[in-house]
Amino acid sequence: MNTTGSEKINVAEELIGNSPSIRGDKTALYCGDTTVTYKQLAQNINKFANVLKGMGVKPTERVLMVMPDSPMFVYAFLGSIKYGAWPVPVNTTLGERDYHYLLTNSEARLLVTLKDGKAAHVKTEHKCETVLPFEENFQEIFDSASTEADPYLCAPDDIAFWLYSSGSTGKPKGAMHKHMSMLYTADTYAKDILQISEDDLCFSVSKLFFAYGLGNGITFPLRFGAAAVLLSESPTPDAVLETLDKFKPTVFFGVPTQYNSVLKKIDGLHLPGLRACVSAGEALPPEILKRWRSNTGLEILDGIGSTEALHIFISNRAGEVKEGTSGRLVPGYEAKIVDDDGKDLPDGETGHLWIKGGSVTPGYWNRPEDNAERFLEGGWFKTGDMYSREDGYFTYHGRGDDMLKVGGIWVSPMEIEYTLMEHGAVSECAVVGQEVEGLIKPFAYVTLNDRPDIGDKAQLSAELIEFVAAKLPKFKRPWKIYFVEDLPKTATGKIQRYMLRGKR
Ligand code: 3UK
Repeated sequence: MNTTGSEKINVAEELIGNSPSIRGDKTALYCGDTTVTYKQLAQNINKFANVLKGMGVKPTERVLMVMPDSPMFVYAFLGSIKYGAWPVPVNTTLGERDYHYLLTNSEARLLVTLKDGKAAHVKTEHKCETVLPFEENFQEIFDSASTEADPYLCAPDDIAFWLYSSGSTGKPKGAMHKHMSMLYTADTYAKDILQISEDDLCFSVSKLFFAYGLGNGITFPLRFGAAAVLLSESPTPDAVLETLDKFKPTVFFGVPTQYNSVLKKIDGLHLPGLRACVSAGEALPPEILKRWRSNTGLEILDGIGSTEALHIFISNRAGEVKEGTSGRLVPGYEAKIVDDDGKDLPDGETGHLWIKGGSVTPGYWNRPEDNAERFLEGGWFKTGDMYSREDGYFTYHGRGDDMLKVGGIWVSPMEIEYTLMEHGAVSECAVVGQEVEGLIKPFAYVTLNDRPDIGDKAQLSAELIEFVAAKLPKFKRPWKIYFVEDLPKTATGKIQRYMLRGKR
């Protein structure tokens, strides 16, 4: 590969090529009872590209994907890229309002989704066609499409796809990613830290619509001629254990809550063939690492990545794990820890983490203010995280803002607060993250309206939790409600969530 100079590339082509003979009959994907060889994968990617062409989609138009992990996800994602359209995979567990926002914000030309999914019913003000890959109509068109397609060649720094990242106001931002960025994450983290090779079978519990899952389940295995096992269903501990048992992956990727829920199900676990376990998304509590080690004999490599950086840029390495840290810099990335004025801090002091590297997004779609705020001259990106460094090891100290990470997924406190406030009894509230068994869960502090019908507080608390659970994805419900007289506020009336964090 040449990613310098005027050489034109297409990352779908780089990853799997037009010449299936390279890996031919080697299996690329396993999913349930289906296996897909490299040759079939290359052909199906071309078919998807030709479907887009047949529909009159133009390069750089957005293809919003609300799709379960499946071979078709890979065809749609890489087929769109091969054709030059910009796939935008998004979370499959959102509500209609979220999909409306994402379709509108991305000005998507096409929506690829399931017939029964929430996104399929969303009406947009702009022209957006819907494609339902598992329906008969589509299957006919797909089956008859040509298995040959020319890649849309472009500069390595041209955009290939987007991924949405949540902002502190709760409005997701479309981080645009370059063709060469996928290769960059593979050739840094996956090669140097994980040494992925064609003998590997990768299993990511984190779904493909996350930057983390996308690297684990598509970029890394395909870049090195390895294979991936895809789990279409929701990753319950039973489904994860079954997948581990059936496919015997060699590399396992999850977020801390997923390790924790698997650990709750097992008492000793023999995982033949498994050689590496990775955790990212939120800090890995040392307790989970210890329990995993004593149950499986394996280490977990904790590393920090982000949607903006595309994958992991600071990571622990096999044999050199330092518990309670995110590890050391991944070669290919730079980091600095600075004070509020952007001045470098010495080792041991906690400050803002800024990073730099070839896979960092050139910016968010249509967000000039956020771009000016977070992307600095010289290529530095403000992660929003607080870190300290000692002997090259980085220790996480939480977010600089109020966002919560629950089960590896961003949760905006405001979203939960606004929902709680829709309940007649609630006057004001603030949601903060607090630890439950070493993992962050949302806790709500609520002031009540002065209403005569408010009876038993314990009952009201259960009612409020249920109220949120019915309106938002279940994991966003508060774990506990505290009824308080007042909420701490700044002079300008902003709720000071950080003052509530340790308060019970
Ligand atoms: C936090 C961590 C402590 C941190 C991601 C691997 O999580 C990913 O991307 P997101 O955009 O969130 C990024 C933010 O999550 N975080 C992630 N990993 C860790 N905090 N320890 C960790 N190990 O606040 C970061 O800024 O959802 C993870 C690969 C790709 C990813 N996108």
